[in-house]
Amino acid sequence: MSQKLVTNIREEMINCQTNRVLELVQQSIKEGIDATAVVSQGLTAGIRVLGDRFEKGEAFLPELAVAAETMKQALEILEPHLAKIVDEEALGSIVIGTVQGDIHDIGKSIVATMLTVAGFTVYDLGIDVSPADFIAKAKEVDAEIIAMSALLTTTMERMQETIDLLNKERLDKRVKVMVGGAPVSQQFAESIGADGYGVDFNQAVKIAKRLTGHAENTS
Ligand code: B12
Repeated sequence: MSQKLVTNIREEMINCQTNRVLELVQQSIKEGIDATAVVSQGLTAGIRVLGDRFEKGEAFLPELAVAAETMKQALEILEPHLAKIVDEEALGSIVIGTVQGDIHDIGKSIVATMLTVAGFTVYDLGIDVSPADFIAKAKEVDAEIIAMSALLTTTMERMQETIDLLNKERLDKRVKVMVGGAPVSQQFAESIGADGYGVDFNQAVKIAKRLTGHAENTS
């Protein structure tokens, strides 16, 4: 039954049925279904199918905009229930955002939610964040990590600029950098001197724990 419900969430996400997705998410909470599975196998899996269809010209911008909004509302409902399954120890502060010139925020928001749920204090600067704004916020809150997301090959370059600025301000020893987003790879992350790369939200959490000295080793 629980797997069927998660599959239904995925299907209704693909169909862009916001109300139905939110109803099913509420139902999943009542039934005590693992909220992380709802996020990964339901919501994220659905949006990925839509993304693939978009790339083939079978889905269109308005549908993706609806799906993005649905994702945000569903994450808001799920967040307190995700929080219940982890311990409350504060693991450190992370400043996260989508890089300058880029408005994609679905993946970044999932990563921010999961880092919060894992016990980090997360400052989400939203989209279109300049290198200077990342650094200013990291200084203000004395962050351990800056986490950057980019979905466009043209905006990935802003990650390098942020790292350069961090080095220039001699903050590189104090503040670690992790990067992610569909066009980003381990190789790219290494080439710009980032401290970590994560392919999805699970890895984002593992890497953040590793970078703050709280975890089992991950590669
Ligand atoms: C949804 C979407 C949109 C939505 C965004 C809505 C929103 N609020 O975010 C809308 C419709 C607005 C949009 C606009 C545009 N888009 Co668009 N979009 C997509 C699409 C289909 C899905 C992205 C997505 O949300 N995926 C689902 C999430 C869950 O996955 P994710 O973002 O990859 O995140 C996961 C991981 O990458 C990782 N992760 C993400 N961030 C981080 C950060 C860290 C630190 C870590 C560790 C991990 C991590 O964890 C996440 C969760 O597991 C992609 C296609 C694709 N395959 O990616 C195109 C795509 C990214 N878009 C594209 C383009 C070109 C655009 C536009 C320029 C216009 C257009 N012609 O479509 C504008 C961009 C304007 C701008 N300046 O930014 C291209 C980019 C091409 C390129 N190579 O640069 C793509 C690849 C589609 C395509 N093939 O044409 N888009």
